[in-house]
Amino acid sequence: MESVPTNQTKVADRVLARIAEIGDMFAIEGEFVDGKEIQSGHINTTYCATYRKSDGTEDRYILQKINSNVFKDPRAVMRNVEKVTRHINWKVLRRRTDSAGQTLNLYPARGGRNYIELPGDGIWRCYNYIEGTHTYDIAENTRQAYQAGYAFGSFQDLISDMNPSDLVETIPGFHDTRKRFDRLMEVARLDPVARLESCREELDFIRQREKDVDVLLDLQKAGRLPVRITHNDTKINNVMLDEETDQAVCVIDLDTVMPGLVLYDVGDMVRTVTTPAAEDEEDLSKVRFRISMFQSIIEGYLDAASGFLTQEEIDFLAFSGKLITLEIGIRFLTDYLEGDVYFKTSKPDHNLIRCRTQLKLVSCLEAQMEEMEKFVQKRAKAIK
Ligand code: GN1
Ligand code: MG
Repeated sequence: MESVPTNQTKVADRVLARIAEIGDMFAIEGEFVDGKEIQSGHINTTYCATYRKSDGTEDRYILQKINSNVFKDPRAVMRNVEKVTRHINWKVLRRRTDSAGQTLNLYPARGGRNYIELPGDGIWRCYNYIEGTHTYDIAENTRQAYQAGYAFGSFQDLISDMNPSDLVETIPGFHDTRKRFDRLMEVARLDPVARLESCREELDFIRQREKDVDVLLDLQKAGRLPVRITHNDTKINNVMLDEETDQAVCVIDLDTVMPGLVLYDVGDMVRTVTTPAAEDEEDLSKVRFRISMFQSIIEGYLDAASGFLTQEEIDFLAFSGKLITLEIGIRFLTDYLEGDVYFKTSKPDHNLIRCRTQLKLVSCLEAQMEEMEKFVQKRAKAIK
């Protein structure tokens, strides 16, 4: 399987000038020399800007515009990100100099905040570019899967001593699978852009799994699963791996860091690491579940996180993979039925295609659930 590094693409002159203009509003040293668009993610707009310092060396920065249609309170997003990055920086500096190689930093902006607010053009922020690293959209070997598990486990561990109520739930009910399910059924009933006929089969598949959507929520309500601070968007391409060794260096995309269940993070790793197919693969025969990848995620995750996990959390690690894959399938289908108002798309049935890959993976996960569960328990016992 070939690796798929995240793409940077050239931009038009007009956009280049805009990147330089935005960069100028942040405390960046040097002269602007280049700007590229980073074509990954379905929500925000992201650019990489290069600056040359007076000694001739160059530094790169990430300039990103927050999508305010998705994040209704972008200032709260920035406050969450600031708290988490500061806490991690403090910890890495004071306690864990051996762990993360690099961390994310927000750069100060003109006006005294760590973001700028432009009339008619929303909120922009600037991060350091994590040099010497790359990302994958598809994991090509179990080492990368282990590193993803370890990276997100370490991330949760690093922030495990922060108070969850200190962070704002910036997208309320983000992983509320019951709410997601009900919303899909409601949109299907209304069928606002007359697409229902083209997705009845997918809708039925989801309806048959209704009972799954309450499992974790019920446990949470009963006080059996603790609310912690979680990342909430643990796709494999949100882990920066060392270019040469593929060791995890840093996790990125902290916009959805908020109170949640650690199982949601594990679930999204399972969704994005275990399949060798792209999220929008049209040939469903390519969507498979690779158990070796699952095992490596769990090994990496438990190596980093077993210190704080409860037995009940461990018991639902395998199930979480199925649940989150189903949840994203539900979200893609909802957006398809609503006329593609949330996720960026590049073809008319893009969201339906994405939904189909998720549902195919759900079937694959169901077929292997017993084996996955056995592995989790065996591994958890071994490291106790
Ligand atoms: C969105 O933009 P990106 O790719 O980081 C979405 C995630 C989904 C993901 C699916 C705020 O993330 O929840 O899992 O697409 N982010 C938001 O690829 O909705
Ligand atoms: Mg994201």
